Amino acid sequence: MTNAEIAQLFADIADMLEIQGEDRYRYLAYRRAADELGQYPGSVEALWRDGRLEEVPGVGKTIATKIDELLSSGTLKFYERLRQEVPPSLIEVLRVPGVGPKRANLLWKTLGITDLAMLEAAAKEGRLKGVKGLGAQTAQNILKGIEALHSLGDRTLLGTALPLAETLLDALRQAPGVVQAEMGGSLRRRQETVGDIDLLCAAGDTAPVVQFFTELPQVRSVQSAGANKATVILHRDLSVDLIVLPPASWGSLLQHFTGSQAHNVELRSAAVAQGLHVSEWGITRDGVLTPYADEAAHYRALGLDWIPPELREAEGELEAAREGRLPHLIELGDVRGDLQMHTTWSDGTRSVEEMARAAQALGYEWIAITDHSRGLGVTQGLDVERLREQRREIDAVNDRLAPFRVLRSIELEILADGTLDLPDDVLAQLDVVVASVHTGQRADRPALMKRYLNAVHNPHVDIIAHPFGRLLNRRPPMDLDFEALVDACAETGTALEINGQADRMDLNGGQARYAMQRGVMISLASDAHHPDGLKVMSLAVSTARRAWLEPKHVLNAMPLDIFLAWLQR
Ligand code: DGT
Ligand code: CA
Ligand code: CA
Ligand code: ZN
Repeated sequence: MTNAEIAQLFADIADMLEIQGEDRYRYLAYRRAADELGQYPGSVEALWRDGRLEEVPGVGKTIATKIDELLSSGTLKFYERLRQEVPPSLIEVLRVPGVGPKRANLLWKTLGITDLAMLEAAAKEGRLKGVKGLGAQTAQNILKGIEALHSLGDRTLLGTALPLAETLLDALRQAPGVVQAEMGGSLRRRQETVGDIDLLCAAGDTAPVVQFFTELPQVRSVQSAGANKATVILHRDLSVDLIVLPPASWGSLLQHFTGSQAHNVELRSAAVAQGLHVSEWGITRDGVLTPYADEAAHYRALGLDWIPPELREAEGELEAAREGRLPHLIELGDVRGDLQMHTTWSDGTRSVEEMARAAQALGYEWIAITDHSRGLGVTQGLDVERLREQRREIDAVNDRLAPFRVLRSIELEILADGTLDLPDDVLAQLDVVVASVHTGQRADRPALMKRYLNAVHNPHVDIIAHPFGRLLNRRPPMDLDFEALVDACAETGTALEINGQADRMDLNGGQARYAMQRGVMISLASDAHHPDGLKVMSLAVSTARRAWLEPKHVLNAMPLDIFLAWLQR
């Protein structure tokens, strides 16, 4: 079983226990284990074989025993019994805003509702009125919530698809005759969600590669397989396209199947104007095909500089490539610090020192510790007193790790009434203040903007975190007047964040580019809650690249002294 499959099973257990009204500490333990298993970088199955399951954070004896039963027998009795007691399809009902576990339980017990379609039908037919605590307004909100869910779609997160694709590529590179193997499509362009995984290979003899691919253990079923391409479905319910061409066409193949479709349409029509025809095999001039083994050579033949895949969205990159003025995009190696992470002082699972040492090991020079402020009730956020205690700990860590620097910061709650969660004199003592909205996200635009603008105009607020508050496939973005927010940030010198959490990616590329063009600095954040979580900085960097950002646009690329000077702006 893959890590994701194991994680999903424990997440389902947590949901079913919660629906049953189990104790909070119990279902939270399963949910935490599910999160950690899902994010564990190595193979959980391999860990299990080595008897080292308890090395995964959140996995204690109880859960390790359950994983052992699951992996050795293929099923888990506890899970199967829960599925008898709580219909598993009820879990999807929990995704509807306003339907928590208690309400889901009530809907099931009183109306026999066990899935989303039944809930939608009951709401439309006015049958929810009979249920305790459900007024006409609630029924209306539930219907709106179901609409919103339908429109969210269910594309796969980049952070989920990337490691899967890497594993497949590692396997393909061992296949007979393979000389090149890379990802293509939206995955190579690092779009925040992908419809499928596209894999590209170069090999002299293509058919054996296709056969090798369709027989990989990750493959659940083969949709189609030919001499040089195949489409398969993985156990993890994700479709994968493979295309194999001879090495001479490798560059042309990469270019063609990286897309985007809009980029290719623009590229091809420009080529036609020059009397050229472009395909995955190469470029045809006067009836003669020239294959390109190298992607840069393929672009050069069209009079263009090589275009980084993240820019291939028909947003002006072809013109820039023609005129030799493509940006020098930021890279992971330019990142010197991380501007959002949590510790045991709020909802993180590791100490300040452990997070600092992990960041140091990644080659960073500085980090900001941004535990939640008190207003976010669920995470035992910091009040004035605990902030003072935390300061002593951070000072001590700085003494030990110098010249590495831990900046004192906070993820400051912008409260529903528009005020900030801590007074100005407390904020003034912090090195950097990151403000964000976690509650009342469904307020209307004027109310939300009033809250944001108040925060942006506070002289102590340096960065607005995950501005839209969206959760991919789960929660729509807040209804913001983004242009007004960007204007206010430009005016006050406030930065906007690209949050690298796989289900956030907030801002997205287009939004961050807009902000950059108006002179707003961008902050990159892993928003890590444990050392492994720091790695999603690579996703934030991908998004920054999609936003055309260069190091000069990004706070994290600043050496410590320059960043400290920026904070005094
Ligand atoms: P996705 O899968 O929805 O996230 O987006 P893409 O861009 O990966 O689209 P996909 O998988 O349909 O195709 C991969 C790339 O192949 C696409 O970006 C452009 C290129 N391509 C070449 N020929 C075709 C074609 O005939 N149809 C489509 N849709 N794409 C093509
Ligand atoms: Ca694709
Ligand atoms: Ca595809
Ligand atoms: Zn947050």
